[in-house]
Amino acid sequence: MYSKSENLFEQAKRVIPGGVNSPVRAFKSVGGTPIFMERAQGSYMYDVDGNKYVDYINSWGPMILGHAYEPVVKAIQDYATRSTSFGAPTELETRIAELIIGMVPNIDMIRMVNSGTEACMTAIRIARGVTGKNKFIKFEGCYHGHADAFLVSAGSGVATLGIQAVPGVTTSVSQDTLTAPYNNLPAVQQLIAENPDQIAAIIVEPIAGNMGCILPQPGFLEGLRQLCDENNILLIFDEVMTGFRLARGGAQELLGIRADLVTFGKIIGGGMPVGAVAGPRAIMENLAPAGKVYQAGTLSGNPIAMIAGYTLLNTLNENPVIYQQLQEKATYLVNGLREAFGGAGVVHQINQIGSMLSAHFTEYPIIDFASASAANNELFRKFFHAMLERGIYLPPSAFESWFMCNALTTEDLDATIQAAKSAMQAIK
Ligand code: HOZ
Repeated sequence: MYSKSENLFEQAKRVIPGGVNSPVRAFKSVGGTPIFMERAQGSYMYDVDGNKYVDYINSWGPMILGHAYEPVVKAIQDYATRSTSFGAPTELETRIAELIIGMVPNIDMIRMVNSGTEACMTAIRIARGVTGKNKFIKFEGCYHGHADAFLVSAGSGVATLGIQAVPGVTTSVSQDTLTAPYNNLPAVQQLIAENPDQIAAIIVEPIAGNMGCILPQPGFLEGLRQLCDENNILLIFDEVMTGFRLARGGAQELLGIRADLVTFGKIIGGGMPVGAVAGPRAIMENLAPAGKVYQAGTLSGNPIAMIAGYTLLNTLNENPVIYQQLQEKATYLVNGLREAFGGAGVVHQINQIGSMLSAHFTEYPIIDFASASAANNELFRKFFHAMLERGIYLPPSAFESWFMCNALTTEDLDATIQAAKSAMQAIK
């Protein structure tokens, strides 16, 4: 069933560390061989062995309208004949900046970078530059990319691989990273009290998506906002996953909470390698060359990424009904999954908001990294493989969110629910 993938993985391991270019893909925590993909269309991915899957990772978020969305593909093809990179400005960069500023609340300016990692790294640098302070607070199980300072109690692949301390990250860097449990406001208050006038920023996934999908409890984000206001700390929302996915204006719009800086990821490039940091003019003009906080990149604002992103975001902007449709599809799926798990007598929690969700096998609510870690992740491992065999591609770790796309049909959702019922009967 997976012989070509197995063969390609053996070849890859000879020339690529671990056989993959990003650790989460390696199936390390669920076991087995990563599936090598050949192509994808709409809600489906097709592997090199000819297997077809309903896709619930959607390139970890950006394929919100499905794979190979025709207007995006066409825009890329058309633009590529002009050049794939200039290393000089284009009008397109201004147009996409205007579009995003019109969609996202509380931002006047945006700087394009090449990944979510770069975006978060830059946001912290701006916060330090603006406040003149060095430390920042992040939350256990949140993942803000792989820059040194973020690899402390990180989620996503770091959690999946169970890496406690990342070799190569020096203590002089990591000592400025303070951590608190997600949804735990008193712990944040304590860190602020213990580090008076030293904290430049609090960075948070407003809806966490790198330890499964975890929702902020009522008052948590509001409390962070207030603490930041009271202590001259910048609040950074990492919206790499939630931006343009949960609402046109992301979590800020959906939850009605203002961030001082917001970071975006791959969805801004329609799946091409892009990230961005955005905020009010007074903060953003600290970035070089307007200010002295240096940040740069030859491929930043790359025209192919920009035209892909502009085309995708413009579609979302002009068709807000997409968010309603995604919500309806998510509700349908979650109801079906509850039936499948409950029908098999399996205790479970499903966290869902808009088109992001995750399932954990436990009777306790999943509110932070500790509760996500305490769930029955061995059962998740079996569930993942049973679903894969039934043509459903889930994230290969319980410490990741599922992402839905609007190309999913009722038939796809029913097939997923049926697969979950049959999988649960087979493995429970
Ligand atoms: N950051 C992505 C979601 N957790 C995973 C992508 C990756 O690390 O390959």
